[in-house]
Amino acid sequence: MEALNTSGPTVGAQHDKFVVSTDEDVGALRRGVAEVAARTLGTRAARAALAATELGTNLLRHGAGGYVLVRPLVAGLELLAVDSGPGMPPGARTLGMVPHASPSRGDPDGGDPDGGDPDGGDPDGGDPGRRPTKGLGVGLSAVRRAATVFDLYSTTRGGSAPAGTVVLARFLEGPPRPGWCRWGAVNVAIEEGGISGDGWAVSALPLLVSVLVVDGLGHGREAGLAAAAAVSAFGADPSANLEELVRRAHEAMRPTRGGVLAVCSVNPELGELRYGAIGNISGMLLNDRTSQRLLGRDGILGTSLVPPSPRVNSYPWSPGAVLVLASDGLRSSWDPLAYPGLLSHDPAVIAAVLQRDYGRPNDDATVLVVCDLRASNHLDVGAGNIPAIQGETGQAAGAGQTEPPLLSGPARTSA
Ligand SMILES: [Mn+2]
Repeated sequence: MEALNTSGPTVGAQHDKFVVSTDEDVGALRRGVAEVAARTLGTRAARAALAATELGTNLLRHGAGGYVLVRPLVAGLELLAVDSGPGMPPGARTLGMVPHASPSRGDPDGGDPDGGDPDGGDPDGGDPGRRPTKGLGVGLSAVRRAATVFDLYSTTRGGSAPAGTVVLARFLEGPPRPGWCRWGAVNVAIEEGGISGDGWAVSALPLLVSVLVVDGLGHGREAGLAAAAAVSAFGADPSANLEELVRRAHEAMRPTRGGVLAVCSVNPELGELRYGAIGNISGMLLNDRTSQRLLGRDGILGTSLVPPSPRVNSYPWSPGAVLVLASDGLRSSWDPLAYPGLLSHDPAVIAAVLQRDYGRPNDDATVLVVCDLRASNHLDVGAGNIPAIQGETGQAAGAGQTEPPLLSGPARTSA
């Protein structure tokens, strides 16, 4: 098992949502991304802004509109372009994912979920100086080259899942680290530009990954303060046992309006997931294409003198397992198995798909996904990527701090 960064917990900032339905929206998105990138990215800031423009334009042209979620990372930025459009035919998906021919990259074919371009060619003609001439997928191909991590998931009409596309482009300054799991999340406020009342955090030690999802009562700023209190308590000692984590979160939330939460820990060597939830957070564990709902108990933290005691349950965790946690901003019928092949994608993509299709219009929504990478069912999203995990603390406003769920990959030499 490879060493993980142990510098501290990862605390996820919320995503800012930019609805894209006009050309003006694309401009606003680009400016918003440039502003964040100026703070969190150095040399790659311009690439991120360009990628945002491409993603926004692509939404208008092919997705009939949609939205882009933007999240600052400690030294990076994450973009998720989301639409409920007709979806991309498999060929177009390949255009977005096909390894770019570059001697410096050494891309394996494994980065392409559709099996690779049959001739191994480059969708843009392989010449970085040449203008793209093909339609759908060419803008995405440019985004793919510019991003540190790229992933795409698309479903067309008539299948078992709703149609639509999610594109992930993550820009990182530093080199990511390898590890046995990766995670991602989406946390969006009800209102565009609003503060989310949800929060999440992940702590990754080599043999213990601990996770928190919290939903402050109600929504907006006050709910965000309650969530942030729980996140801080978790961050102080994320390796504590789950009963203790709940008790500390309760104490920390007492000056606030309170909330509900789920905490869990994964020990990959023991093959065990421990899970405890108080109130309306839903959890699902997926092992070998079978799914299991995780059990919590009713209650609210922070509102009474005596902390509610969680009933901590233990579940078997095997290589390739996927954990999904969601606040009640998602309708409870959410089911990742309804989406063909979704579980092999980047956790942030899984989270964005579920939030798109099951999110309620009247609440903040958080979905957090942890994927165990010790089985072959996970794609190397972005050619040559070594899935990685990293824990590092950074400061951010609202419900917490921020840190990328990372995939490592070779530095891109062309943009
Ligand atoms: Mn809620």
